[in-house]
Amino acid sequence: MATERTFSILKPDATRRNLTGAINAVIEKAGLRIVGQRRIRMSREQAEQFYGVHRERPFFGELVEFMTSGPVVVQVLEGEGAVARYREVMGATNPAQAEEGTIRKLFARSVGENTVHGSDSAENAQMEIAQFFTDDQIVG
Ligand code: 3AN
Repeated sequence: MATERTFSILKPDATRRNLTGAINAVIEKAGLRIVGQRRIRMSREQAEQFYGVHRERPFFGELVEFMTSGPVVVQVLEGEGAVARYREVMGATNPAQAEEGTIRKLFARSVGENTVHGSDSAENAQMEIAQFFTDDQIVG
């Protein structure tokens, strides 16, 4: 499998509970390298654009509210098969169904406030990275 990049967000429930370091430790232990990282406050426009595919879902308003409720840490992760690897490390969307040792099993409290985001395909990873990072902010 080739080296690739994926996009990650440590969500407001993570920053609020001071979990940035603990989550980064899980990411790095899994063999993923954090090659870009910024702490930002997401604007409503950014959150609506980012979650545009979920616009018609009943939880869309709640999701945008949550993602703009506090700081987030946006990241670019690099490694062998990084997209699939990070999905494994995050665990299932619903933390109640997440495997032992995954970030969501360890830290997430609910399906809405589920601590981390990770891209679901290489194509989406590229678009998501481009929404939040310029090339010079990523150092591989
Ligand atoms: P994932 O983040 O695992 O890729 P998606 O893409 O199905 O999951 O959902 C995107 C985000 O929408 C989730 N991370 C979660 O914050 C929110 N979400 C998904 N399903 C629900 C739900 N049933 N209720 C509230 N929020 C949800």
